Amino acid sequence: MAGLTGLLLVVDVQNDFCRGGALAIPSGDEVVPVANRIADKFSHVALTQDWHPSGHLSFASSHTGKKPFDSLELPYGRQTLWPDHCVQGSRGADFHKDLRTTSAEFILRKGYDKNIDSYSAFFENDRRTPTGLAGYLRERSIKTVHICGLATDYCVFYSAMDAMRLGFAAHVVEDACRGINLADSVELAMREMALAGVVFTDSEKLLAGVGA
Ligand code: VGL
Ligand code: ZN
Repeated sequence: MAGLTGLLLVVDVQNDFCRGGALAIPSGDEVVPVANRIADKFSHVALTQDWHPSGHLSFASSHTGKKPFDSLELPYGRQTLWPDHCVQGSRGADFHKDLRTTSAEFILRKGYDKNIDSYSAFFENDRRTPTGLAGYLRERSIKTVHICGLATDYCVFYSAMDAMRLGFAAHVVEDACRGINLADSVELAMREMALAGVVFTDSEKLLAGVGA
């Protein structure tokens, strides 16, 4: 039943971020049933999919002498280097098999340009090249974005910060997110989101109809 107006944005719930995946996030799979439960409540649901070409510049394997989780200074800023993940068309890039995707009206792929990463669902990592999501929301007069998925401290975080920066209201559904947590990055991300005015909610409140 669609009782909540606004959009639920389900970020990167893909095999490579779940158990056994190339960049598995601790307890990443646990977001799946929660996201499924709350999705029914929303009038609009969108999914994002990290979607990298092989040899993507965010992959450590693309840089000699670099290991996963090292970082590198690039023209658009500092880039953490990751294990190869979410390669276009691979099983790792598919949505988790239990994620209900049928009610989603919009699927946004990001990170497909070989030379730039894209954590946020709104902008690539130069923070300027738009993905089109803001235009989609504005054209459909959607003003509030509830965000869940993977990872709290990367794609969820940047999506929420950009949503606020663009004038949308961003609500993060805490129990439907999990983080990578490099060097306390989950705690830092939560603090920064709170300062930016992001609202924190959870599935229980949403299912009870609080915080629409
Ligand atoms: C993500 C690291 C690299 C994410 C994507 O979905 O948070 N993190 N690519
Ligand atoms: Zn990625």
